Amino acid sequence: MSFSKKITLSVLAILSVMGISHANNGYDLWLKYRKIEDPGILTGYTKHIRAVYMEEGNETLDAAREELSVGLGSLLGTAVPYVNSQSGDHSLVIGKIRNLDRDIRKHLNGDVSKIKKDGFLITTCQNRTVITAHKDIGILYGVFRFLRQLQMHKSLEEIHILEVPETDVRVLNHWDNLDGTVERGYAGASIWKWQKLPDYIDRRYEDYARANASVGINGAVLTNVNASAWVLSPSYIEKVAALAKVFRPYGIKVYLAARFSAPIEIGGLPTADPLNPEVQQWWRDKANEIYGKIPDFGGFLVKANSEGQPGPQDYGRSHAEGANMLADALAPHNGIVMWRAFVYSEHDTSDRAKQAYSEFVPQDGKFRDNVLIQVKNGAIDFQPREPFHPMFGAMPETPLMMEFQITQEYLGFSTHLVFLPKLYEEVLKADTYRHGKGSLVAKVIDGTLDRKPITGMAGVANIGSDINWTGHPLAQANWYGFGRLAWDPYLGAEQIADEWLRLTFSNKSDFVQPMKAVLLKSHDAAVNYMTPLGLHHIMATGHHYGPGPWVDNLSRPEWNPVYYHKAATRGIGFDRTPSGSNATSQYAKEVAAMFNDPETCPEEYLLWFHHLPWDYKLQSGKTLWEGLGIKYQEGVDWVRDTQATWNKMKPYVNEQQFQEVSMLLNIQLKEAKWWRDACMLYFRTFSKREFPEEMEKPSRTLAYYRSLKFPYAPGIKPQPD
Ligand code: GCV
Repeated sequence: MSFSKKITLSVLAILSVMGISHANNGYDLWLKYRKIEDPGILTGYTKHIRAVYMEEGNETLDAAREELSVGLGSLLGTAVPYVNSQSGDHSLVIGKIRNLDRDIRKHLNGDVSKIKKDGFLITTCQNRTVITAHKDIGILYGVFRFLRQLQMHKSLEEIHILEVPETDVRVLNHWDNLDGTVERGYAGASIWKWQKLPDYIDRRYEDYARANASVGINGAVLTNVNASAWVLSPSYIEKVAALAKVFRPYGIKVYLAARFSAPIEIGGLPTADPLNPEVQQWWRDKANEIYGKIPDFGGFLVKANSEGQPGPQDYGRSHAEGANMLADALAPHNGIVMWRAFVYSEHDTSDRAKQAYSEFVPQDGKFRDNVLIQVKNGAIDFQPREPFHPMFGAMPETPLMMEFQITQEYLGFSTHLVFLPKLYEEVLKADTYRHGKGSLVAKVIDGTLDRKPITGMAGVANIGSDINWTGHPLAQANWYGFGRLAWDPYLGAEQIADEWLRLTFSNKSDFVQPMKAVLLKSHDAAVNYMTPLGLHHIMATGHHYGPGPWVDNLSRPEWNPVYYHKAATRGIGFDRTPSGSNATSQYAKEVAAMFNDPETCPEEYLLWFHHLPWDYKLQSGKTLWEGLGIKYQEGVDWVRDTQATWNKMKPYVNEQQFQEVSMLLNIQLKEAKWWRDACMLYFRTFSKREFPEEMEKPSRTLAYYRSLKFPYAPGIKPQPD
């Protein structure tokens, strides 16, 4: 550990013991370690932690030790002494299994074989609490988990927690550009200060790594999939190496987005054809160069032949040929390729929802062992709600990673409160029926359904240089929740909400219970006021801020919202059944049958799969038209109710964050009404019906909503008229 780092962490530890809290602005995320005030709980803990024995020897163990010192000092309000012996009664003993005293090892017996990969065990052993693992990183994860137990005021009596990550690659995808902007970023500029790297190391880099490690994230793709080749040039590799050095103790590998045409752009070759020997050699040399500087480099993420990005198809080659060429260059170094399946072509007139499946499924089994296909959550594009991607049930021979979007491109930017683990849970628990009932998407992701050798989950980060990292203070929950689900795709959203609220704000049940209810309903509410009953992609185009269901003038049909809702005098919705695009045929027959029949299709996907008349009867007995208006209204009402709940939360959060969330909820209410009014006014031009009585009537005209322009909306290069 560097001298300066030691000083910083020691100062933090001293401040913690003195009970001096640093940031009140959200910078501390879920790692605040608030002092425990309840004397009963405190006594329970101090009884178990009279001293700490901690293995030393490398930077990861140093990081674990420092975290523990800061955490315990702050939570208990007193420094706990470190000792050199593992035998003290009521002590905390932390070390890798092979370095534990024999009597402890004997006691661990059956558990040892279960602590696989980066996993850890926290257990009680003859009057001691033991945190152990096979690897150093397991120790760090165990320490974070132990501190979480204390942060949540959970008992240490007979503690027994054995955790093993269910996926191998738990990675954030930053869509950060080298010019410091972030594509679809709503929390400020990129946290990577490329201009100052490698010489200047921003304090945030380490805090970022620490936060990731605390939830088990173990990788970061630093740059945008709409990639610049320059990040592969020697001077940038130096910069990337400097970041990798900061992240290494925390078990975070760096990855880069690789631009497929880099051999041309920075290599001076006339082609990037993956079958060309010079191109292959260029990538091999590039990999050797990178690994020369970053021995634990993770590998490449590639967006190829998608939305104008170069790729193997430019040379008549397949995705497999492109991915395998990169995989071969990385294989000698144990690197991997994450090859994205987000493809749709301007030359393919078939339903956009079908295209990724059509391109990739025939290539199942043709990818090298170190290639993962990264499949977006949703065959269209991270919509507020999409049915699970049919590829998850259709590629048994190929490792498939989930790609979730944490940044809220289609869900209200960092202005709206939307708790995304609820959305992630819905998708992970969806049943592909690949091997009959119970073939959950989660089992595809953790590789157990078809025995995948390598597994992973990616989340498009919502992190920026805003002081609280994520713009909306409550959007931190989405970063936290992604990490928890990447570690364990079977976790429930409720547990995640419970944990995050307690860690971040308060353990008081008068806070946790109502706020948990708020978080758990927030996703449904946002879907209701944006795209209810299976509507999708009706946001204004380009920046995707606010409603734009009327947009019909863009060059590619599938870039226009009218392509997706197909509203007409006779009805609304996209027919994806056999009478329409037949996208349902890409699902297992049980799933297809359920989606094909509007009576069995879950109502939340109704207009995703069906074009239905305005008077179609919903389960509630209301017509489709009335139901739409009622859903939009429910979304708006939820925001109002949430404001009332939040007003009661003042005693539990600091003033700054209370005010920030209050102001953001005001905007959310305004924008929820905007969505409701703009969409319902527009759809009424087709339905030609009165608004349902349950719905508040719009205060403005459709012409007004259509006239709104936002050339400088964040997350995209400005597009002035
Ligand atoms: C990085 C959507 C977004 C783009 C994004 C793309 C992708 O189309 O609007 O900003 O590009 O998805 O995931 O590649």
